[in-house]
Amino acid sequence: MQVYKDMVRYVMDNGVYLPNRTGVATYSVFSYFYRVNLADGYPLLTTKKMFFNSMVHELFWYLSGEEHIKDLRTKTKIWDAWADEEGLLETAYGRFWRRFPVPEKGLNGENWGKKWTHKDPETGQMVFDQIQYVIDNLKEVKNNPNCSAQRRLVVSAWHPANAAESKLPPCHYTYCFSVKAGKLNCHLTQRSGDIALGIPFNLSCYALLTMMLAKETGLKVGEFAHTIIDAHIYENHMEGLKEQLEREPLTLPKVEIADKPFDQLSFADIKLVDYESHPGIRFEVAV
Ligand code: UFP
Repeated sequence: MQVYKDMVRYVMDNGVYLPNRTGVATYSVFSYFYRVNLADGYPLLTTKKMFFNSMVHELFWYLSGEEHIKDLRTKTKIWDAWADEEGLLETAYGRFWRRFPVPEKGLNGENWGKKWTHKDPETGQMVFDQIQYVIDNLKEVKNNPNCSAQRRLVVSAWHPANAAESKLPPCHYTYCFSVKAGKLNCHLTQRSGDIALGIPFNLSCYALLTMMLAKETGLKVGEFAHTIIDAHIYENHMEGLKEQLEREPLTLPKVEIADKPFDQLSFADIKLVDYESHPGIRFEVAV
């Protein structure tokens, strides 16, 4: 993907040297934006071998709404460094996508959330399902483009009280959908993005989510757009990325999604087709 190579080169050329909490300094730019057309193929990097399966497991873990990685860690180790021995972790993507905590009464005593709100069987707390909100409203927008939901298709993983305490507050913390000419577009806002390791995963994860939602709602796929507020390259990733820049991108693969309702989809229902890539490149994770 040329857009990825452009981003790597831009951050290499313009990044400011920035030591940070990890002990490995970065070259960092403020606010980088790119977009890809999902109709051009599935945006999985071909200039290095990607661990597609881990990414799909991670997406289904988000969609499960679980606040632990007891099952996820049997399939991929990508979240192990941030969880405790029991598998509990503070980082709460899926938990807030599917079970965002709501007070039973709003600030002025108004009744918040009859729709998409239910009592969480585990905690007894009132919670809001943002994914179901998006699915129901996308169906509404498709039938009635004038409806009020049209520009309110937002999911947020940012809860200030959680973020203030968490070892790793959500990096990709909010996303919006937009329907134009029967196509579903997704914009992701990310506060912090590791260009070598995290960003390729984040891109293919949200592209897949958008394709799954397009299928569920009968829309065509549109674009994925991504704003990365602190876009950085760790200094020990420079060599690997220079090597990647020398490689020619190959034809993008495709993804096939089984014909099932969204909430019944699982790992086995997602097939990566015609993926060819250059060999893998080892990048160390800065924890
Ligand atoms: N990071 C990503 N994408 C992710 C994720 C983490 O790029 O999905 F979970 C990177 C960004 C940054 C680090 O390099 O992890 C998080 O550190 P901080 O919280 O200090 O921004």
